Formats: sequence, C-alpha cells, structure tokens
Amino acid sequence: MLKLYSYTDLSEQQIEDLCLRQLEDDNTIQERVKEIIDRVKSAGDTALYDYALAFDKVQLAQLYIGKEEILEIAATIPEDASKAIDTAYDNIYKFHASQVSKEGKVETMQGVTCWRESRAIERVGLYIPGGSAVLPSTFLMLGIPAMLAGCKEIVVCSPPQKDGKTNCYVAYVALKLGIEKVYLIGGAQAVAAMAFGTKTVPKVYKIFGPGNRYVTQAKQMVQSLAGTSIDMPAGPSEVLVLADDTANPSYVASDLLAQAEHGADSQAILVATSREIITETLKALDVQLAELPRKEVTARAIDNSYAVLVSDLAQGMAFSNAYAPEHLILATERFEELIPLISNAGSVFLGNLTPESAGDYASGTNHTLPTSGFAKAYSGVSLDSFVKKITFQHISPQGLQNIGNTVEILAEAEGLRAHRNAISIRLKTQ
Ligand code: HSO
Ligand code: ZN
Repeated sequence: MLKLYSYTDLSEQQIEDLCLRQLEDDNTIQERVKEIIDRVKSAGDTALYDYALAFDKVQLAQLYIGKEEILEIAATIPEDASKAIDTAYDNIYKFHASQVSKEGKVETMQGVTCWRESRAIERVGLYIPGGSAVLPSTFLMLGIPAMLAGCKEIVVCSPPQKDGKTNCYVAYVALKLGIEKVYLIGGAQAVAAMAFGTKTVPKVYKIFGPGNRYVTQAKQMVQSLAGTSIDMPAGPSEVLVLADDTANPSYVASDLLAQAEHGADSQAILVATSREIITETLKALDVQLAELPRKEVTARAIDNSYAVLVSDLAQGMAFSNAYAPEHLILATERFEELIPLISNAGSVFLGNLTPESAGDYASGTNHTLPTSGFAKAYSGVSLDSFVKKITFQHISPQGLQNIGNTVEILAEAEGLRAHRNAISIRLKTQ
C-alpha cells in the first residue's frame, strides 16, 4: 500500500531522500554485460546467434528479417490495430514535423555573419524492447523522428519472438517507416552489435531506446568502450500526480496504476491537497488493482510508491520540482496557473481528461523521457535528438577590419601568437 507523508512535517533531508530513486547495486549486471559486449566485439555474428539461443531460446537461421518477410508478417495485423497505429503515427508525425526548424543568419558585427544548420546523424540504432512486453509504440516514438530528421541508416534491433521472427505490430510499423530490415537481436548483445558493428549489423553513431537493466547498462558502457552516443540515461518509469479537490479520485487511481503496471520498480507518486483525496484515491485504487491482469507486478510497484499531503498546489509544485518526475499529471482544473511554476518534468499532462496513456501511445508527444531525476537537466527524445547542429561563419573584408583587433588583443593576452598572426597576416594584405 502507498506510504503517506505530510509535506509540512518533512525535513529538507527527508524530502531529498524521498526524491531519490532506488538504484540497486549493479555490480553483477555490470560484469555480465561487459562479458557480453566483449564477446560480441570479438566473435561478432557468431556471438549473436549463440545469445539468441541462450537468452531468447531460438535457433535463428538469419539475424534479421527482410522486406519480403516484413510485408508478410505485417499483413497479419488485426484491422483495428493497424488503424490505431495509423492514427498514432499521424499524430506523432505531425507533432515531430513541427520541430523542424531553420534558424536565421546573424550579423554579429558588420561583415561578420554566423549561423547554425542541422544535419541528421547519419547512422542511428533503435532498440525496440520485445521480451515480456512488446512495445511497437516505442518504435513509432523513435522511428518517426529518425525518419523526419533524415537519418540515412536506421538500424532496428528487437528480440526475436518464439517463432524466430518479429511480431505483426513491429512489422507493420517497420513497413510504415520504410524500414527494410529488423534485426532479431535483444538485450545487451543488441546494443553491443550496434555500437561495434558486426559482419551483418551496421555500426551506428547513436543508440536510442528503453530496455531492461542489461540494455541500460550496455548503453552506458558503449559510450566509453565504443564512443557511441546514447539518447539518455534511463531508469524505471515514473509518474507524479498532483491532485486537488477538483480531481476525480478514480481517474487519479487509474493513472497511478497505469504507471505501476510497467514494472515492480516503477514509481507512482500522489501529491494531494487534502487527506480526503488521498483516501478516496486509495479506495478506487484497490478496486481497480484487483481487476488488472498484471496485478502482482503492479501491486509491488505501488508498495514502492507513496503519497504526500500538501497544504496547497504551490507546495505540491515545489515537491514535484524537487522530485523532477518523468511524467507529471496535473489533476486539477487550475492547471493553467501551475504551468509557470513547473521547472523540472519530462512531459506534463494537463487537467482531468489528459491521462499519461494518451501520450504513451497516440497524442503526438514522445514517450522516451528522462527518468530518475534526470528531468532536472535532460529533455525527452525529439527531432533534435536525431540531428547535430553545425555552426557556420563568414567574414567579409569589412568584417575583418571590424573584428580583427579584438581577436589580436585576446590572442596576445592568452600568449597564443599564432592565433594573433592568423588575423594580422590578413589585415596586412587587405
Ligand atoms: N510510459 C512509458 C511508455 C509506454 N507506455 C509504452 C506504454 N507503452 C514510458 O514513458
Ligand atoms: Zn506507459
């Protein structure tokens, strides 16, 4: 059951402790992941076939499925599911297309012009989880911005299903995105394969996607081992719901449970302005929990969560900012007033009719978001995650006259004569 705290009774230290996520000691995971990475690096494809047999229990004939098979598998998708994917696709596409931006040129001094242009990261790797929970929604969230950004090579890895293939949802999304190969590789070995490259799997520059602790650990390690960039550090998913007396306790309970069913280590935090809201929400939560197919896992996550009683919404926002939730739901009609008070959150859901589930699947925003307090410094995945911004400058004869002396003086002050000369030599001959 949810533990209950009263904000005004908490010391600063206690608040800080409550905001800490439980990150378990990962030593054994670290060792096992390092072993997998080393083996993939040295044995390449052979290691990938071996791990598919050992971990996924399938003897693969080939490490990927190609265009023909994608088409065949995608054709087996139920019609309501393909329609739902089409709608989600359109919304996610629209929202991310609006992030394409072109910055103007700036003349910082007369004759000195500076600007920035975006270029796609040429090779990206998308990890689509597919073990116990298959997440085609993650494929949409990563594939659409990658395609919009213009990434030339999009490598997709997803663990093989029992039949040694991928499922119809993943195949259907691949088809929509124009992706012609899905590599049947899961876990840390998928991350290692994309980071180092093998005979079959192309090496990429940046790896995206959520995964279990092995995948997360592998993503962290390949940053230094292979110089691969990653989307963001990832921990278990979490939500903070801030509710006042305009909230509907049944809705709030449903949001907490939606988060909790992701895994036993998920956190679902309720911050409420009255004891009554908390009591009513807990009642509704019990009723709804009993009906859930994943009730064991969900109940364990609820045990790992808590409620905080605050005196008003502003105090609730102060707690939320300290916690820096991945998802923040403002279950109040007064959400407009709260927007300016938000300083740390991955994605925000406003009002009583905006559940996190909508954003998880279909409203348009990205569901790959910073967890574990990283929302204090990181943004979620967006089109920007798939591009680099390159700066340009041009100096005209007039510009050289205008900026030359400033550079010469600063170069001299730093004792860097060659820097100074690069200006002086031009000034003399102009
Ligand atoms: N809540 C997850 C995303 C997700 N939910 C995928 C359902 N499927 C992390 O934002
Ligand atoms: Zn979710």
